[in-house]
Amino acid sequence: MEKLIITAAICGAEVTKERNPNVPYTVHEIVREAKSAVDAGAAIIHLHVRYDDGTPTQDVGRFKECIDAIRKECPDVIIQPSTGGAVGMTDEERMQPLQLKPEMATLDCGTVNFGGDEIFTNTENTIKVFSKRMIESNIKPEIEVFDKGMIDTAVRLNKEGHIKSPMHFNFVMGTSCAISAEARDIVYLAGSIPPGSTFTASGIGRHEFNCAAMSIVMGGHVRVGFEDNIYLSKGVVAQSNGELVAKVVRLAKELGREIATPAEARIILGLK
Ligand code: KMH
Ligand code: ZN
Repeated sequence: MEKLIITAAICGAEVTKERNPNVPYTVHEIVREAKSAVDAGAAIIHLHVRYDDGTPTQDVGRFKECIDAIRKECPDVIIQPSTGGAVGMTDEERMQPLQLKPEMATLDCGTVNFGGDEIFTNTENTIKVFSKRMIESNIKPEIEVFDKGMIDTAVRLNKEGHIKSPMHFNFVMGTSCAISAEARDIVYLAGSIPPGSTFTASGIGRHEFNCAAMSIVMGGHVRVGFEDNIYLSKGVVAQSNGELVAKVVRLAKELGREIATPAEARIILGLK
């Protein structure tokens, strides 16, 4: 089996310090959390940024400031800005970090409810426009999948030439309004992606480490981090993203899967 790529989603747009005081907002805190994750074994930082008061932003200047600061401490890590941003942002607002030509960025492949009245909107045209910009700038998309139909959408758009091969998927599992995080779900999702594709599993909340373990044994990759889950174990708030990554490293070692360095992750994902 190929080595395991661990992604750390260190911050997100929604989780707050009220829930876990270690959630990073400032540039300094974002660097601290990125470094803790990389030191523990993460090859990719999935990056949202915030203003100092915690407000999520897609401002290109703030992204540049954070990316430059992370690079100083973690020169090799793959940085994957979010183009999802936060619910309610416009497409142009969300696409701003693509101006920095990162190696990777997220491509959300469908609209999904986020609970209550919140809708995370990704129309077909949105997906096509985001993907076109990524192709033009040689940015590898991570295709964000909240339900199985989003894989089918990405596969069709790939056949129509809107998304390039090989595709890399992230299965977001266990949100309140989309696919659950049972073993049958990950088997279904992983069995639905085209040959030659790669996938990462992101279990939300209490599903984080179950999904990690399933993906490790299935040959997939793993995402953890405060964006998805703030607990190290039931009732124990994680002190850092690094603690969450370190737990995945322990699971992988027990299950016989080696951890990919950023350089190895680049080869697995075809970034170079
Ligand atoms: N915060 C969500 C609205 C992504 O990063 O592309 C979108 C999200 C997905 O987190
Ligand atoms: Zn995200």
